[in-house]
Amino acid sequence: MAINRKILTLDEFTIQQLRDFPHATGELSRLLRDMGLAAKRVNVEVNKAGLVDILGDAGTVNVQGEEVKKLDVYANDQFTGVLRHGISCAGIASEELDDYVAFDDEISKKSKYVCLYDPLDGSANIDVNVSIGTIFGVYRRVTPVGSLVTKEDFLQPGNQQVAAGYMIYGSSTMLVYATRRGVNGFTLDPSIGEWTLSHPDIKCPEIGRIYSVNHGNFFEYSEGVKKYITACQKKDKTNGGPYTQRYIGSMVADVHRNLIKGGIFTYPGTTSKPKGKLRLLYECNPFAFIVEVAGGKATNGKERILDIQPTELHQRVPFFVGSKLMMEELETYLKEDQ
Ligand code: P6P
Repeated sequence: MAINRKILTLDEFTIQQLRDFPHATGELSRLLRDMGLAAKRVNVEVNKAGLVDILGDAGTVNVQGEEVKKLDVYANDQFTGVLRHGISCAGIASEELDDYVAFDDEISKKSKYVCLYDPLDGSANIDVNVSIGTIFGVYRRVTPVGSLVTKEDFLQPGNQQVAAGYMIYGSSTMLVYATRRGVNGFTLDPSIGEWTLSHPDIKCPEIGRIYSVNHGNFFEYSEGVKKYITACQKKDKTNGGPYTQRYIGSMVADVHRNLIKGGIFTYPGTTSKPKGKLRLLYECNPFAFIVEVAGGKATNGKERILDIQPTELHQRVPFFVGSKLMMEELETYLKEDQ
């Protein structure tokens, strides 16, 4: 029977990557496969979230007599559990947890990676059936292998990421991850329960016609941001437009669409929230890494996201990310705010 070697599973793909680096230990590949396993479990629960009334609301006991958890708590438990019981991660930080978690068993302490994630971003959209996702970044630890990780291992600038990715639980379920070698997308094939390579070597188009912003905050944005948004609205065939505004309030879905089609996603600071809403460590840094590897750009309006030295696990930053030429046009307007 001819085996279709073109439809690579995530396992086959990461093992093939290893063949190119004979000295690699395979630890990062195992970590990525662990994340893929946890995401498959999360996907099952997200897909039946609409049935929660039947299964019981969070905090109740369902028909099977099991405690029903909020989906983001469930997702956090899946990712944290699979990494804690794996052999490739020394500790994690999560949007769901106030502080980082140092895995204290001897095998985990010998791991050289830490992982930071938002286990289920946009979960407020579940009950209206909008796509949601998981966002993660992977770093080499800076403390000695064999010891417990410390906060220092998590407060690294995004330019130190060795890998970053996201899962999108939508019309199809995808896992997209980047290393410095490139960005690759896998679609979950439910018939075999495997992530299968569907979007090899993703590149972010240099220019697009989609801009994503919450217009509801317009009058709280800076003058530069307001002028850029107005310029987007004035685009027509004579100046690279017309542009279309697409914003569904789920970062993973919005950024994924713009990564594939070209476009710019923004979550600017406002007068009431100057730092904006999105978290640097496990939302902005992973997407900044992925989009830059794919050829795009990501800033906080003043500096490259990946160069920001974090000071707190849950700190927020204004976020602008997308097609290179669109980001460069935005920057000409934001100079006015400097
Ligand atoms: P707003 C979801 O809650 C989220 O964190 C991101 O996924 C999304 O891009 C953003 O908030 C939407 O926020 O204030 O525009 O509703």
